[in-house]
Amino acid sequence: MKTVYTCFCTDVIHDGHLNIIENAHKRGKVIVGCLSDKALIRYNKFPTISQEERIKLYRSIDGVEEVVIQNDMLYDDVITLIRPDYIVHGDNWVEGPERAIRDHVEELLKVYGGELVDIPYTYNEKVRKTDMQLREKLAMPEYRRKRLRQLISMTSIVKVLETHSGLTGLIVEKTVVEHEGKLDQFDAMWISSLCDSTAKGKPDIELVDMTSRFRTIDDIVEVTTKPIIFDGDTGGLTEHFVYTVRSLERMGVSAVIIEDKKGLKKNSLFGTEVEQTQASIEEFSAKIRAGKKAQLTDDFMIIARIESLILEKGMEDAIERARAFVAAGADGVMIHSRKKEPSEILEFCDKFRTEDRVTPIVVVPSSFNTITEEELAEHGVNIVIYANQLTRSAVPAMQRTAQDILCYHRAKEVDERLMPIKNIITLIDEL
Ligand code: SPV
Ligand code: MG
Repeated sequence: MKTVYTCFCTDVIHDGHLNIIENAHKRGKVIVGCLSDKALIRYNKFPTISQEERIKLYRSIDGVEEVVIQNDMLYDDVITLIRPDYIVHGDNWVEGPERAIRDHVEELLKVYGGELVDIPYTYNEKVRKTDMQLREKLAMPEYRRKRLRQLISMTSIVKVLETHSGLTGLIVEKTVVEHEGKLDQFDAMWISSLCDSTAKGKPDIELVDMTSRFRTIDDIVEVTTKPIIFDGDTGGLTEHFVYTVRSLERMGVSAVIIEDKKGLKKNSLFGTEVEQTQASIEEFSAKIRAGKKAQLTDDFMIIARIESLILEKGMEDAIERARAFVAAGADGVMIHSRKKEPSEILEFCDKFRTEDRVTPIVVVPSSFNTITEEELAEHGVNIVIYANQLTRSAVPAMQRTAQDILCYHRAKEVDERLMPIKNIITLIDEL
């Protein structure tokens, strides 16, 4: 009896999967791989059901003999273990970023004479509807809100990119790359106060009011499914912050990060070049406590951002604040620095981790940008936020286009470096 292997990463079985199983069954004993949560979140959409539920679901399909966990997106683990005679897969992986995985599987099979079978992908109205329903489910506030906590427990470091509009939301949502044979994507979105304000042509001084910031969130949640971390600046008055917490929860935002400053807040990257005042530990702890008391779900996170290193108040002050803010109920701490070198950030993380092994640490490596995600994770960082890179890449490109049209008195010269409108439109979903 031949062995046939196929890997599933779906939460719903539709005609396409049944077609694959039927085809596989004709060739021999069918083993289905359940792609582990950890691999799945890099490869595909976030699962709407647990790994255990997916295993049960695949076991219930007629013709499936066995279900195993596949931990490695590249199939090395299962191919070594099972040495299947055939691997069957929908032919959708013949093109696009998944192609690299297909090529790798083909190489692995060649070693012992296994065969790869591409089965024509089934895309009918029912399949389309199932895809859409899953997407909608992921976008619902109650699903989206809890996903940041799930990601923290699933992956060594949660990767977050800035977004400030529906379009930038779509870029974070849909960008998948194949690099060194593996697929990767961002886990979540950061609604930066700097970039949200900049997109409106305003300074980052809490001038753009919450109603307007909520409008940005609304634009983004309408077209995406990934979880959101909201930059709440100082959180404003405590009496206002409690309402902000409720509104964010209701919109499906997963976390708000508030910074321990008061008075007129300026962007942290100005550091001590401008006047900025840090709130006292007592004041800021009271704000955190009020926020935690106001929130209605267990999912939502209030993360305390510590500005001691930015304002040159020293490491001891930063650690003391982190300790106090966690005691006040903060669900995480963000430590910020504008040094080129990551040493003070790493020193903070190492020190904090000697006394607190569990509270999530968030960092924003805009200035100390040489450090890799892996190195940050080794020092106990749980969330890395790329806070402004989309805005900073778009602005010079737009300025150059504006200048060149003025210089040449026509648009021909700029056209070859522009994306065709058709390609932009492919980002936008139609119902
Ligand atoms: C933001 O993106 O608005 C931030 C991060 O608060 S930083 O600009 O580095 O202060
Ligand atoms: Mg900000």
